[in-house]
Amino acid sequence: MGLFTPGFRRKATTSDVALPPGQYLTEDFPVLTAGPTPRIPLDTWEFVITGESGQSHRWSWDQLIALPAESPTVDLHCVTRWSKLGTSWRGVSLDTLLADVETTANFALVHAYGGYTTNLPLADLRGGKAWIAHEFEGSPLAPEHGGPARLLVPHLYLWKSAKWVRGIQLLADDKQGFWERAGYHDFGDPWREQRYQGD
Ligand SMILES: Nc1nc2c(c(=O)[nH]1)N[C@H]1C(S)=C(S)[C@@H](COP(=O)(O)O)O[C@H]1N2
Ligand SMILES: [Mo]
Repeated sequence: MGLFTPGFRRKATTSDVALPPGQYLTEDFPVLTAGPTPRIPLDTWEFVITGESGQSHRWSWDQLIALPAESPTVDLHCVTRWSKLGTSWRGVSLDTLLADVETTANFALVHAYGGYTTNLPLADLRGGKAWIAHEFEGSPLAPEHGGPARLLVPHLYLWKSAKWVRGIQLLADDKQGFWERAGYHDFGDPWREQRYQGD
């Protein structure tokens, strides 16, 4: 109405927080899994990076846990439209795991115990943007959220953060994972709202 109120200030609330388009805030932590929760004993657990020419790098649970860990605090954005802000994790950076891996591959296909897969460019696993996370909010990661360890790649929609991660296959050519074959986006940037192929 053209009315100007000098000195008026809105109080900052969570509703002022910038969210990616089409997302809403949630305080709880929904569980989204296609299929049953796999249970992986730590003495048989392993994480494997396989290069495009077949050579592999392996870490047992004890070897993974002995690596330098980081404690990222990140926002999560699920394609089903919930976002959860300021979650804290502990895990090993993919930069650490990829340090000794010689590759010219541009793509990664992530494999999980139970058969789930998801694809993303290898560059999105580097540069401090991705972790193999094994703690959530100060406790060992719960099985329903991907424990003992999951990929955490929070700048992409959460379906890229494979729970019960078991390995990463490095590929010269992009190869789609479980949801991508079903029509979800190969990249999945929440800020560009890349939900489905063609977005
Ligand atoms: N192995 C595996 N990882 C998975 C999924 C899955 O079904 N299996 N679902 C994905 C999807 S769609 C989402 S939104 C997140 C959910 O993680 P959360 O259950 O910890 O909230 O996990 C992702 N990682
Ligand atoms: Mo999801």
